[in-house]
Amino acid sequence: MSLTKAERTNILSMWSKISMQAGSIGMETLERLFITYPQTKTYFPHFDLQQGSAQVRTHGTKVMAAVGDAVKHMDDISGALAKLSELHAYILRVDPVNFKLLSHCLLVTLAARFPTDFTAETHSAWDKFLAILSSVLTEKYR
Ligand code: HNI
Repeated sequence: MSLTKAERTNILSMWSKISMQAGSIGMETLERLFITYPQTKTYFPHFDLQQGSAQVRTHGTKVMAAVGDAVKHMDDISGALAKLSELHAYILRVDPVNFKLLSHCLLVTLAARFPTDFTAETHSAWDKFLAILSSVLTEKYR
């Protein structure tokens, strides 16, 4: 799976908007994840997962920084996120299904925050980009 030129352009232009509020977008994404798919909370027994939690905010910022790294290295996401891929596969052992759930929550957050920009093309480009990102983070399982 690879991104077309139009999809890349779309992702870069959306990222310039997302990056201005990446922390709060990350936090909303995680809040949606934990509320809508409570089974995902089992990976965070050491976190305070209440709404507005400082730990969730910090974690959301970290997740979005990694998404930003992937945007900046769109031609080599695998290389850019190699360490993170090992962490999720070998140490955290996050079941790959959860990446689809997180990606979905990020898409919903983007749609809610950027209703005008979130056209079908933007939806599709980000869905594809997040699928590539998720496959990189889960590829070490194989
Ligand atoms: Ni994920 C830690 C990025 C999906 C559970 N995760 C991180 C860190 C980043 C990150 C960055 C911090 C690493 C560090 O401190 O060195 N995670 C991402 C990204 C995605 C993702 C970009 C998908 C797009 N992680 C998931 C999913 C789950 C998940 C789907 C489980 C539901 N991640 C974790 C857990 C930690 C983690 C658990 C450790 C948290 C901590 O601080 O203890």
